[in-house]
Amino acid sequence: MILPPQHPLSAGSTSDSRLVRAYRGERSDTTPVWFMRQAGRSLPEYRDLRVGTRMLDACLDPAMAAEITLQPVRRHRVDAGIFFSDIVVPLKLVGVDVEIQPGRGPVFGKGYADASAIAELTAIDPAILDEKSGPITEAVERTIAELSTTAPAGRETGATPLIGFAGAPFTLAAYLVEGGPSKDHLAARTLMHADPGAWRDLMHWTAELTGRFLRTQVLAGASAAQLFDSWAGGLSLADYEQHVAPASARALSFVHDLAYETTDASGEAPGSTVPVIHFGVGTGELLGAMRGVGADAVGVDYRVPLDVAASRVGDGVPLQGNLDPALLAAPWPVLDAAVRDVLRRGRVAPGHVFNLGHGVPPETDPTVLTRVVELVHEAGA
Ligand code: 1CP
Repeated sequence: MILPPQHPLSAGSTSDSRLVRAYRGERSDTTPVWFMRQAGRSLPEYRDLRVGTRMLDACLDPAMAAEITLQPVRRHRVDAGIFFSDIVVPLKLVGVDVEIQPGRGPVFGKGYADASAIAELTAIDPAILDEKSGPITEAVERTIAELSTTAPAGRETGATPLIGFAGAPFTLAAYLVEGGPSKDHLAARTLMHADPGAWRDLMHWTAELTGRFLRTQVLAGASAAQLFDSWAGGLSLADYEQHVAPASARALSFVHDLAYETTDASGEAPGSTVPVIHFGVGTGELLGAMRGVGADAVGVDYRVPLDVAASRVGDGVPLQGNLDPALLAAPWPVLDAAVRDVLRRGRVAPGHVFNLGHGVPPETDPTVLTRVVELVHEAGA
């Protein structure tokens, strides 16, 4: 499906941005940079705005979600906004009993750990999400209205792209089966072997739900889509390939047909598909397989240097990452050297988007993030 002409990618306002070009495997004047969890608790303006509003209520308030998405873009002049939402929002929208507890994360009314509980969950038609997604569409539209006139640092004019995101089926299932956060996702890893049929049903359903959530964000104006399989690093490669990868591929199939018109040098206008990034924590052993489910670019955590990651994902794959978030609290000369090292290693990939190896720690001094953006833009050509 070709995106509508007013979509930022079709209209050309973000298709030549540093970010989208890097995800296509091209280099620009400098390396683009954004930070996972750039919106949120490291920003005083976020903490002020959130007083008295529960997390999921904030996600479903279009004006508030747009404002929180924009805060780090205005402050740091990063090369992308990441939509302020959460991976459990589509579950909430279709009526699953879930809340986000401060300091803990998503907690469900019950765990979905056996065939009968899973049958009850999967009886919900994932397609109803599309009717419930009004607040998501409105929040994205409000966000890109401001981003369309907000240029990243070093650019006088132009738009900043918005990245949409969703949780991968395994990471969502890790919460659903346990009924909340867990350290090693043991119950989910047991279920995939103990009852492979129920597991497949759960993954198939979750893939469609989260795929539709991602599609909604792209249709509303997001210029790239990131699938977070945060907890996939707890799996062996064999389990990932057999019990997880097919569902992640299915989730991504909901955005793979979304294309925009690009004009090549010959003046012809072939369609380019919306770039998809796939990220997980501790997934050094899985990088090739994570690319293989249909990602255009792979996000790398801080454990594997980017030049090593490049050899694992194969030739020609753009990379995103991977400064250890712990270094944000180190003395500036140490951080400066670490940023430059990430940039140097990232040069082996055809495109590189600078990021952290996982989310911004809540106690991070936001002025340090702004300084990292400046350094990446100065040094990253
Ligand atoms: O009240 C609060 O401020 C709650 C903290 C919070 C925030 C700010 C949560 C609860 N989610 C979010 C927003 C969020 N979640 C974003 C938004 C924007 C940004 O990145 O700037 C994103 C991308 C997510 C995605 C998300 N939620 C992931 C994948 C990314 C990752 O960090 O690996 C995961 C695993 C979640 C679950 C979740 N939601 C919240 C928490 C604290 C957690 C993790 C819980 C756990 O450790 O299991």
